[in-house]
Amino acid sequence: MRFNEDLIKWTKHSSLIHWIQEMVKLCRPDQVHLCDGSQEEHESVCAQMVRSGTFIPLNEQKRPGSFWCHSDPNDVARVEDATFICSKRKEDAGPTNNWKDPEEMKKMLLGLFSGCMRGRTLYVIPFSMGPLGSPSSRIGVQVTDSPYVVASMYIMTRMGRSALKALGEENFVPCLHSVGVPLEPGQKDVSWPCSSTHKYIVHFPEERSIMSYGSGYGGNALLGKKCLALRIASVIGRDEGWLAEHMLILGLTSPQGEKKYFAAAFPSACGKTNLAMLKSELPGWKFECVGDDIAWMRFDQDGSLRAINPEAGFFGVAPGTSFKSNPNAMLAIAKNSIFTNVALTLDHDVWWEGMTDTPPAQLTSWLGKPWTPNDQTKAAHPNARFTAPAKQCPVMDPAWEDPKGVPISGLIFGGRRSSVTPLVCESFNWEHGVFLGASLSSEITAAAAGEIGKQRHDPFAMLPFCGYNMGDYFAHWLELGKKHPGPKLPKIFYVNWFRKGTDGKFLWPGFGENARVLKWIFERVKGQDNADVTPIGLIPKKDALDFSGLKLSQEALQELFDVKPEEWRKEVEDLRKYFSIFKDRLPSGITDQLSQLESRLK
Ligand code: O2Y
Ligand code: MN
Repeated sequence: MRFNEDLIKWTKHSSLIHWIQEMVKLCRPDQVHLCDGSQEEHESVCAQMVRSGTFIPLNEQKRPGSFWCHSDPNDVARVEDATFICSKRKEDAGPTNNWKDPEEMKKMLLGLFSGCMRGRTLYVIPFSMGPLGSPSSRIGVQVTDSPYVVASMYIMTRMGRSALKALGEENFVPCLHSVGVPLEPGQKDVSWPCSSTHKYIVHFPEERSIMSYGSGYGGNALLGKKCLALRIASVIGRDEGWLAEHMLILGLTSPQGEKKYFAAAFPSACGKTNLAMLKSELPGWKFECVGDDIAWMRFDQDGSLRAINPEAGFFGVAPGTSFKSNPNAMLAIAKNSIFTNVALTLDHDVWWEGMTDTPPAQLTSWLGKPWTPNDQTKAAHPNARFTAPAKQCPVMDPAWEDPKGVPISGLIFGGRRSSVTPLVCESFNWEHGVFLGASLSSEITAAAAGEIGKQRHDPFAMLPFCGYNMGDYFAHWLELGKKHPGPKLPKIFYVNWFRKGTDGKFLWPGFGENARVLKWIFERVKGQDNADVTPIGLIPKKDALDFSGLKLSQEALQELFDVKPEEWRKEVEDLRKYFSIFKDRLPSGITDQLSQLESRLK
């Protein structure tokens, strides 16, 4: 095939050339396309998807350069049951991951991948996670038969020849992906090919490679995101002494012009994107966004924890996003964006539940069917997504692409808890903070398969994303704190925007008002003495949280910070049971913290 001539012109990386040639032999595509990452290439891939019926172009006057598409109804979210960590030893994947022997898994997958791209084009996408050329960045190369993936990776990563150049002759993460639907000669393609029988999202942490089969959607298919930047990167981070975390990164500037950066972990679809680009309701306090989903963090020589956002775009949940809830996201998606599983308006714009108070009178639903407000079903899928370039967000931090990263002063964990945990609390120290992260649990949302609304433990919001034994991951966090003591070690906080009152209603207004909580956190990292000690951690002293201009009853305030010992004793019992799954891999730092909490509650 002709691509061989181009390939050797593009790179001298012999093992990369060899791997690509092997993948072509295995998958047997009709054509091979080496992605150069140019704007022209992006336009041509999108135009081809318009011709094939996958993409509908949106109204150029309303949303230029943008496209609507809808997936197969059986391919709408990450599939955790089909996600595997194939370490050599089962105990290295740990009790929270699905595991299979890597040799057995490869044998099975090679059978599936054999000839899987017949009738299709194999695209080679070299991509950089992190700013091009940053010492903290990592290069992956994704081979895929999905043009949707190519168009999405153009937005979400720095991809193409520039990534190959940055790679030089260094190691890359091989990422093999197929939708798993070969086409027989003359067979007509569907608009969203995916396998109805086999879906596998597989990670080989020792050899640092990824194979994904059968799904074309989001985290299953855009392999730079959850697969590389979290599951594989968490393993690399453990081995090299840094952290790959499911965290947003934001910069906060006080009215006095002092700036601090924070990283925050929340389980999927808990409003991370909203917090990352918060429009502050507090006069004079300015929020800027570095990233909305993933943070790679390492300590520098001065003991500062520095964070980069490995991504170049946002793959955000559309439903609930509006000019009220997140005006900056709405501006970011005004052009050059892809909308998946939202509804289409008659004049070819997009709509989803929560975008406006009343829906348009007529829509095409995410299922591609005519829809009116009388319909009992939702017009957009709850996990419908926008894919938009980060640089289009009006509040990107000036340092968001700084190769050194930004210095983190505070780390925040948060879950969706209708009871028990207060609006905000601070840990007593690093070890207690790691315990708070390990204790994180939250109600399940639509981003992951599972029973919506049920509570599940989600340590560090990394349950679906940690590429190794979670007990060892806790130990890694504890160790980093020990290795880097001192005044620059970030303080650790826990927040809960979702506590409900006895009437079943949310006690806290959330959204822009969360700025008030961030203000207290900012003051704490500056060393302000405005906290009270409770058995579970430090909470704001009476009147220390800025409630000016906010209508909140005294009872609601009381309930937001209520620490009920009997509820917490139950929490301890539940945590002890949960942590027991890690057996001998649970570090003593976590059990010590649990015992200390128990005694403080007596
Ligand atoms: O369903 C998917 O594939 C998307 S999952 C996702 C996308 C962007 C950011 N975070 C998540 C997540 O599940 O945490
Ligand atoms: Mn996420």
